[in-house]
Amino acid sequence: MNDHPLRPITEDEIRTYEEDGVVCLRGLFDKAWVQRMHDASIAHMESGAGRARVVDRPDETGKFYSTVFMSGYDPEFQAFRDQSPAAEIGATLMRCDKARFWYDQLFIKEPNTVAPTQWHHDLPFWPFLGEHLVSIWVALTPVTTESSGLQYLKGSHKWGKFYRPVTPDEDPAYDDPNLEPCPNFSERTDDPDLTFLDWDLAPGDCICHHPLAVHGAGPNRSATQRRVGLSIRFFGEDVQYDPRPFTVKLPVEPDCAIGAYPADDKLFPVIWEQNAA
Ligand SMILES: O=C(O)CCC(=O)C(=O)O
Repeated sequence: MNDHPLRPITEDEIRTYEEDGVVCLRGLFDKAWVQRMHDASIAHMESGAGRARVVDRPDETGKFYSTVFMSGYDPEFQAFRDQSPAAEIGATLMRCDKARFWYDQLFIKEPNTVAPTQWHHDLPFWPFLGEHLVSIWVALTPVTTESSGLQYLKGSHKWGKFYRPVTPDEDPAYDDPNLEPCPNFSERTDDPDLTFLDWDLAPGDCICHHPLAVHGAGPNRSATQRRVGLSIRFFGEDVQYDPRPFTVKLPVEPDCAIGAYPADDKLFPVIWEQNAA
């Protein structure tokens, strides 16, 4: 299994990430990682472990399963966090000398899942502020728009917006009344001011996005293709701990003052460092 990206990330790809808030990177993870993490993801879902959320509506045969913080207790996800090229990819896109792990999250949509992924951006969910936060969403199956491929709004990380978080199961714990709800951009596809971005993905391709890049996904309309995405998030130098109400509760209280850089090595280990031996 490869521990460095299979090819260099280009300056053009980094600039695309900076300008668009999102970039699709292909061919960085080898087949062995894809197979291993695909199997680990299905096993994880079937085990019922962890903080699972399942949207399983009566009008569908599929379901939308998601869960978080798997690498805190599952050795397969720990291996992916510590040994895969993900942290190096994140640091390279953020132009940071090191990347600390933030958390991992699994998104599985079975064939015939009606539930969309509502439009949102990630930072309002998180007890952090800063620019140096990146999510790497790795496709572990083929993904097309029909099978719930992610869609992004180009440049939306620069809109100056901070939309109200919304989870797939609309958990009121995130329902911050002080924040503006995120519009349903699927109803505005002919708005000339918006540019929608999406990609068909092969297993192992990844989409990397900025924490304020607005994104969502439609239902999984495929009758046969399960869609599995593994999102792993890292942060760099400018991040501050900001545990606002209505944000993700960490597995344990971090050893970190409010407003400080979250240097808790246990919860947020440094996974990749420039020129480390
Ligand atoms: O896979 C999905 O449907 C949602 C992914 C997502 O929102 C994320 O990784 O931030």
